[in-house]
Amino acid sequence: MKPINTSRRTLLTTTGGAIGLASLGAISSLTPAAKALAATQTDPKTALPAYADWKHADSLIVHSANTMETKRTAFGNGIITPLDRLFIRNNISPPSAEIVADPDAWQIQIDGVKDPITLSVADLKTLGVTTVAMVLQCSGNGRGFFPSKPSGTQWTVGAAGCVMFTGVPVKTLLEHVGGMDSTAKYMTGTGGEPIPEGLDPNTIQVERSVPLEGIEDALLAWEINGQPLPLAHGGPLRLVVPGYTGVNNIKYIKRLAFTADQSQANIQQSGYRMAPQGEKGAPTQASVWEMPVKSWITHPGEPDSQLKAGPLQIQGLAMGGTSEVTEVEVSIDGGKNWKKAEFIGPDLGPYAWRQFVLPADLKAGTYTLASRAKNKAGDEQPADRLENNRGYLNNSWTDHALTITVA
Ligand SMILES: Nc1nc2c(c(=O)[nH]1)N[C@H]1C(S)=C(S)[C@@H](COP(=O)(O)O)O[C@H]1N2
Ligand SMILES: [Mo]
Repeated sequence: MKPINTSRRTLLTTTGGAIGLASLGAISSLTPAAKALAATQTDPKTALPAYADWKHADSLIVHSANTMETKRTAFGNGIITPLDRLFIRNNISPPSAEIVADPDAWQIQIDGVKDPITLSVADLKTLGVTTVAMVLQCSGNGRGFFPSKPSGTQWTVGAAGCVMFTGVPVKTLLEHVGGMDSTAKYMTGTGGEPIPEGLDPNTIQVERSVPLEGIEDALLAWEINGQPLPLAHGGPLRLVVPGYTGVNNIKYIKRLAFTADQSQANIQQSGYRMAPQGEKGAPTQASVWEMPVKSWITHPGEPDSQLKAGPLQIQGLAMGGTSEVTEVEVSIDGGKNWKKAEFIGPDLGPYAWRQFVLPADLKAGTYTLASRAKNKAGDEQPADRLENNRGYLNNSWTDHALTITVA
């Protein structure tokens, strides 16, 4: 068999499938990196990669084998995003599916604490358990609306979902290991992707540090929406930091450390920084951590929808970020006039989103639908996006508006 090229370029190039599965031979004889590559070969019928072939293809926009978003009309009306509709984002190809064959055996190293220890998922399950409902949202959700066309996936609204994670609170774990080091200022999680030999881990390792406030409601989670975490969403074990953007929620976590400094990985030092347009990311700029207040309309959700005149339930989703969402207003004239929408369905806590509805009766014409939310902390969803080089944290209500035609 021809040796597989596991260079950085090959590992990071996940679309197209330059190497066909057939030429890879028996999967079991492959190196971990080659297996990861094989797992991202896409099925031409659905364009879904093997590790996500159980997803509902019609509900997703497949940008690449490592980036899939939920269509605006496919979130469902039940608050919790069905797992087969939930977006996927991998910065590098996921590990082999072998790691979820025996989830309880997965191990995590705990460092920067009084009693450093290696624990299995089975061990963690004996320490404590709770569930949190939370929005999981990519930092770049809404990037596709930036006129400056920042590089990266051109997400619209669907690099987000509201899910239930079950696991042990990080605070409970900390009690078990005697508390964190007195010098600790950050919680640093390391992803379990295999790093090809000879490569400096800092160049590709998914390792993120969050400030200690993030610990308060953080979990090491092994379940999502009542099911064992699938590989696509970070199984066997994932760090979740409610209120923080997607990248801070480390999948297949292999190490959790309480550190004096932020991770030296590029993804922390220069990646996910609020760099001014045209400038590279640098440690002096703000790191992308907390999510801002945001909302968008989901029904009618197709731009240029052709609708019949008459009654209509305008619906959408609203999230508060790190503080619960308290109010949403809807406009049908592009933001000139606003009406208060009603929240419907259960309130699943400050980190979940809420569904909202505004009944309308529309005559023939063209309408620009927009929504804007407020949270308990007093933040209001702004009209304008915060310009930045990589197109992070877009919560502009004008960008998320959509125009429909009623006949
Ligand atoms: N280990 C690891 N964790 C990761 C990533 C990754 O590539 N590797 N991607 C991050 C990013 S950028 C996002 S948006 C979320 C996506 O989570 P999901 O794929 O479960 O939707 O996972 C985050 N955690
Ligand atoms: Mo992301």
